[in-house]
Amino acid sequence: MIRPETNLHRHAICLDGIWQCRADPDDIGQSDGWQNGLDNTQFIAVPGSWNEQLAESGLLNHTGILWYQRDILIPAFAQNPEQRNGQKEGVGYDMSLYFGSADYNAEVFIDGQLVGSSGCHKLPFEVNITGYAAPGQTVKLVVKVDAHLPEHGPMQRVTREDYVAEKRERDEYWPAVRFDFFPFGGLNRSIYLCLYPKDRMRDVQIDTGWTGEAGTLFVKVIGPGTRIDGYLDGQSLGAPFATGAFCTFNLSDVTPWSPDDPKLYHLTLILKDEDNNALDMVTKNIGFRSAHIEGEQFILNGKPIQLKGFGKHEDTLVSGRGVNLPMLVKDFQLLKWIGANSVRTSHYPYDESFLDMADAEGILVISEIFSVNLDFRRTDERDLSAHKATADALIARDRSHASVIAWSLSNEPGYLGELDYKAQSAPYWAALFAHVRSVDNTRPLTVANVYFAGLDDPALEQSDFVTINRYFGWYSEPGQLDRATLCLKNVFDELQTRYGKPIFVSEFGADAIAGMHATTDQMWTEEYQSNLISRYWSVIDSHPACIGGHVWNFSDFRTAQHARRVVMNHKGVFTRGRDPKQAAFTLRQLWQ
Ligand code: BDP
Repeated sequence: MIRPETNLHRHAICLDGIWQCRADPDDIGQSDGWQNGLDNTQFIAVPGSWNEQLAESGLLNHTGILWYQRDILIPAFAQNPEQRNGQKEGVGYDMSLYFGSADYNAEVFIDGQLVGSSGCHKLPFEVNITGYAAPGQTVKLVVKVDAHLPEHGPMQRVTREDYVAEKRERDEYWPAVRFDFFPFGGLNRSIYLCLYPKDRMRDVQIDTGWTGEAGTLFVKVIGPGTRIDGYLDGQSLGAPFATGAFCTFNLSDVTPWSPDDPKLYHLTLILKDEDNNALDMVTKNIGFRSAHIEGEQFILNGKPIQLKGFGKHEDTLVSGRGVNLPMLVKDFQLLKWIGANSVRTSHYPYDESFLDMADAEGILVISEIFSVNLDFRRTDERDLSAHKATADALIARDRSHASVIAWSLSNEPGYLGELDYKAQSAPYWAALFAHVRSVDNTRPLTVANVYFAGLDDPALEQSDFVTINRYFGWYSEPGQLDRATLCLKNVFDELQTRYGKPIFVSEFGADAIAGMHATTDQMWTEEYQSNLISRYWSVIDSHPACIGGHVWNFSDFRTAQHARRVVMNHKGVFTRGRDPKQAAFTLRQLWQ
């Protein structure tokens, strides 16, 4: 899948705006023919989650089906690209709809006909609509979005009944979720009508590296034709190369990409026919860097790096999980202000605009698959094959981004303390890690370990660096920071002896309600959060095997309802509106 872009040969027409929608709590829409067009609609912004936008219509906790619709005028020039770019007369464009994602599943209808459906969760999908939409005509686009998660996959569903059956009534969130964030539903990312030349590149794989002296570039184009011309910042890459095979370039006069100097180059690929006519063009911003593990260190461009940053969420007021570009820009301002150099895309792949910003601003990214609290009492071959497919789709989308330095394959498997977790999960992790290594061997792999899974977690054994989430001083050792920091140090020592790999703390922190204060160590206050973070940081900073830490969380975020959550998870060092708590100033001093 090639990301939408507009250039001399391709056109990407953004369909974002105010659409119409209708909720379908009883799943009657399809049998009542809603795919042909909706009545009794209300307005909804795309991108954006429905839950907060339409809370007053009773949709805050709606985790079922909602139908979207809008009309699309198919440009008349789609009939005859000659008018636009000098192609052969009458060839016409192929057309598709590109969705940044749909949460969590979608079916797409044009004038009542099913034209396609979504793929892996939290990742883009594309639906070919050539033949369903005539140039110059207006068609009705209807999208049925279903926010239910499947029983099997890297992100398994949980139901209200499951909590009761497992006698875990006190763990129940409302709406029922297996994770500690709100299950925002909707078309949360941009949607494009794409027009493509018939003879075109079908897929492009771009990998980059840095040898210490030169940049390396690997390009593979899938498509017809025999000839691709490549340009880097307008300079020819040399002789044309063929489609269908990897082509390698060694570039001695490029500057490496790094957090201090996030140098990007503009790569242009042009597909040509035998007569040297340009047929298609694809562009990407790329950077050259290397990332690997050596002993107990994470090495970036030949030098050890300490990771300082946050676990985040895509979560903003009213937009919910919907792309919010002003807040995206603001968040990168705040990351720079506080002195962070890295982020984990907890707990799912973020919109690609996040990675564009990370590439440009020099923020390192650990990119995570949508997989939380995988329950190994329920896993079988279906979960593993969906997990592999999701990894493939994530890597296909993100492998060309310089900022992405590692893949996190899951967050906190074994959370339920399943008795057989180790025996049941060991073959699963071995197969998944082997698969991902065969798809991308240029980035270290990890899984975020939870306390309950133990330090002999088979996922840690497979990991290139050992990643842990720890809440000493919060869920255990409450209010006792001396005990908490001692526990942390003991875990580091034990992990170092057991694995001899780098240790990374991907989550630590404490809830703080902005404005709550105390002179003594008191949970929920700004001072306690700030003290806990600085005490943890001194352990992280001083342990030889620890490569850094990410505070949980960058900002407060909405969760499903539970007695231990005050509407939100308040572990943010910024509020949901991005006002700093005391911990933000503490971190700025530690990290600047
Ligand atoms: C961790 C989870 C994270 C939660 C956090 C917390 O990985 O999603 O939000 O705990 O409880 O276990 O704040």
